[in-house]
Amino acid sequence: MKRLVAAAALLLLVMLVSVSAPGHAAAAEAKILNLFCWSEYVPQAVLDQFEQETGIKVVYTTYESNEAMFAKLKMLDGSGYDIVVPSTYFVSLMREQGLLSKLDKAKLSNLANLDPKVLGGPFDPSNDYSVPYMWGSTGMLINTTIVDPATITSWSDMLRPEFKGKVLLSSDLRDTMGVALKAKGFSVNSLNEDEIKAAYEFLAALKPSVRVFNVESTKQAFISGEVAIGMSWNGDAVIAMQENPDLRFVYPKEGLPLWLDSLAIPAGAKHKDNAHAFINFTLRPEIAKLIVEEFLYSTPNTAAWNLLDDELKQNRAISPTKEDLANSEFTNDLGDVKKTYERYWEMLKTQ
Ligand code: N2P
Repeated sequence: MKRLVAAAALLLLVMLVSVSAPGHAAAAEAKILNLFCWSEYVPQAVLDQFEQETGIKVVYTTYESNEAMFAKLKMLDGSGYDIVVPSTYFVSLMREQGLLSKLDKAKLSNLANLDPKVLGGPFDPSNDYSVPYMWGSTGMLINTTIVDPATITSWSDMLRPEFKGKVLLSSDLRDTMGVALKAKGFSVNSLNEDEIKAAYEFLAALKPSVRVFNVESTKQAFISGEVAIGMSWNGDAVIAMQENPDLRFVYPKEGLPLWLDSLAIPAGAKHKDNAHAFINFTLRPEIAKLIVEEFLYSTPNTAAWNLLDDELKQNRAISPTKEDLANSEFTNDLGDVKKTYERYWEMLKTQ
């Protein structure tokens, strides 16, 4: 009997050691995935199918800005979540701060479905830390019952007196400063304080016309006619245009800010295998297709794009032409100059 107890104790010890040894961590991973992502970004059908196939339960917590996601993750010291979805310039920042975990590409067999043009961006040159999920533009949406679309070509048109109280600006710092920089003919990644100040002055002059400063309920403000002109992410614009056919998406001639959001695994994630499984799942052509069809942004997944209906492929808000994106730029990390942007942004909000 004594021997049996000793054998059982030994067996238990071996099990405990093997479970906690780093090489065996995967075996111990609970069937949970804590996904921290923008709201309205992963279709329920995609979450359901993943759960059904893998038995991994997805807990989807949402955020509305890179800044909010970053602050939360910092507070938790890079743990608490298994996947986050930062934009380009936040991938750089989070990598620099050691907040992201290196990807195991052997577990991402579907990476080949991505358009090589979206890989290797300056924010992660070898994509060791991030996998492009969705990209899009921050363009202009107008209500054609209030304004003749033929007369709107420039971001500066928002300053016209007839739009007093009817303008919508985003509350996203880089998008809105980016639009203002473009309006003044500068780069969305300007490092020049005079240019940043000129962008601030543009926004300060526009402020009396602004009805809403927001990213959360922009669709509703446009659909209801509460605002006549303003900024909109392309996917939100397509959904709003479906609800209200009087709305029109415009690519202003000065160009616009482009964004790319990527899936990444925080350094302290507890379920890294599950996270890799989820990333690889979203890279499947038919899954990436479901994601575009529901949220109507642009997909970096060529295999998925090929499966889309012609109507979506030809929708210029979703699949812009080269001319549409003339002068447009992806938002990059600004290094220390981000403090200058923040200073002007604060001034704008408090003035
Ligand atoms: C969707 C969020 C789009 C993110 N609700 C733009 N970076």
